[in-house]
Amino acid sequence: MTILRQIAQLGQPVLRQETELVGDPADRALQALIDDMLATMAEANGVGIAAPQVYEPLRLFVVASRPNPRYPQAPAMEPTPMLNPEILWQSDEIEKGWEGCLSVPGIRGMVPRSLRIGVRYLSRTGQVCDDELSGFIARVFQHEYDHISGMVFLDRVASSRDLISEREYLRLVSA
Ligand code: K1U
Ligand code: ZN
Repeated sequence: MTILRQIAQLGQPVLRQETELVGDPADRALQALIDDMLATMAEANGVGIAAPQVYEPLRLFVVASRPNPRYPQAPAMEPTPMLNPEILWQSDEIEKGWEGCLSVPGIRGMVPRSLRIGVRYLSRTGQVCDDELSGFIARVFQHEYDHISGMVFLDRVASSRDLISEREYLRLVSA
């Protein structure tokens, strides 16, 4: 049975905790957690979610992407669970872009991120996947990777002037 999990909000210690590697992908409890994260992300309209956001301090997250009113240029990517993800390399080329966070509702921030990254992770069936990501998907991956490293996007904005309300953000993108 899939359960919609509570999403930890900024201030909850689990968002700042160290995370552990996940074990056997075939483990039923792990597969159930992945299903819960997929359902919780969809219900919250997210393009990603990390295990610490559902109170599980594990090295596991989901990346998803689709064009939507907040990110009209976003490419399509099926929701992809990533177990024990690694960043193998990152481009020196940095791009600033708007981010939001299910754990920090109502705020958007301009966050500098590497434009391209090389990543490795295990799929939910235990396959080793090596990939090169760019643009918005690379951004979401780095955002989620921060979550499993005890960081949130607010830690990365260059100035508090790079923060705006969600309402102002929606005005900006629909203008
Ligand atoms: O990890 C999270 O908190 C999820 C977060 C991921 C993210 C968003 C934007 C840039 C980088 C990473 C979200 O999904 S916040 C919700 C959001 O941005 C959104 C909501 C509806 C449609 C499209 C995007
Ligand atoms: Zn987040």
